[in-house]
Amino acid sequence: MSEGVKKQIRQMFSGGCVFLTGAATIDALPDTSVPEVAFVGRSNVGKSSLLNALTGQATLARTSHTPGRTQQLNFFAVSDGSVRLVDLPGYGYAKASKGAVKSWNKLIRNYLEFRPNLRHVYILIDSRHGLKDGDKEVMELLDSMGVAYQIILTKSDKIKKEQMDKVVASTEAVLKKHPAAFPLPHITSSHKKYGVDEMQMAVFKLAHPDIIIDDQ
Ligand SMILES: Nc1nc2c(ncn2[C@@H]2O[C@H](COP(=O)(O)OP(=O)(O)OP(=O)(O)O)[C@@H](O)[C@H]2O)c(=O)[nH]1
Ligand SMILES: [Mg+2]
Repeated sequence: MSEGVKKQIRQMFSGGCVFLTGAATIDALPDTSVPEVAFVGRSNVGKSSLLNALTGQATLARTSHTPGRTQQLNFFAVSDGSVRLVDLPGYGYAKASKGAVKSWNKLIRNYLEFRPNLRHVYILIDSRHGLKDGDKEVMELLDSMGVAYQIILTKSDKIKKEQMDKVVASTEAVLKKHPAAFPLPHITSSHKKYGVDEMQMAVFKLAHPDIIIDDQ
C-alpha cells in the first residue's frame, strides 16, 4: 500500500471522529447525504467497543458491562467526513421491557430496510456464542434488500484457537446460504486491537471506492 493511502487512512481515523446525533425514532434520523456503515448485533457483543477501537477514541461510543447500553441509533462522522459510522442498539435484549424491545427492533429493522445511503453492515457476533436466531433474521433482511454485509466475530481474546476454528467453520457454513454476505467472517478483539487495522482499511475502501489500493 502506498504511503499516501496509509496517511489518508490514518487521517480518517485520527482522533477527530465526532458524535453527530442520536435517533430514537425513524423521524429523528439525519439526512442521507453521506454514506453510512452500520454496526449491528445482539446486545453486549461489543459494537460500541469496536467503534471506539476503530476510531482510536476509547470514550466516543458509550460501552457497558450491562447489556442494553446503547438505546438509540448513534451516528458518528470520521475525521475526513467521508462516511458515518452508525452504532445500533443491540437486538433481543431480554431484560428490557417488552415494549422497549419491540420499539428498538422496529427502529433497527426500519433503518436497515429503508436507508438509501446504507453502504455496508457489520453484523457482530460474540465468538463465544456464535450466530443466533436474531442474527439470522437480520441476515435474511439484508439479503432481501441486497445490502452487503460481513460477520465480525468479536472478543477473540476470550476464547482459545480451537474454539475459534470451530465457530469460524460453523459461521462459514451458514454464510454460504446468504447471497449478500461476504463469505468469510472477520475476527476481532477490541481490547487487544486485533483485526482493527483491517477494518479501518475496509471502511476506508467503502468510503473511497475511487481510490485504488495496490496490495489487494
Ligand atoms: N474481552 C473483551 N471484552 C470486550 C471486547 N469488546 C467489548 N467487550 C466488553 O463487552 C461488554 C459490552 O461491550 P459494548 O461495546 O458496550 O457492547 P454493545 O454491543 O455496544 O452493547 P449494547 O449497546 O448493550 O448493545 C463491555 O463490558 C466491553 O468491555 C473485546 O474485544 N474483548
Ligand atoms: Mg452499544
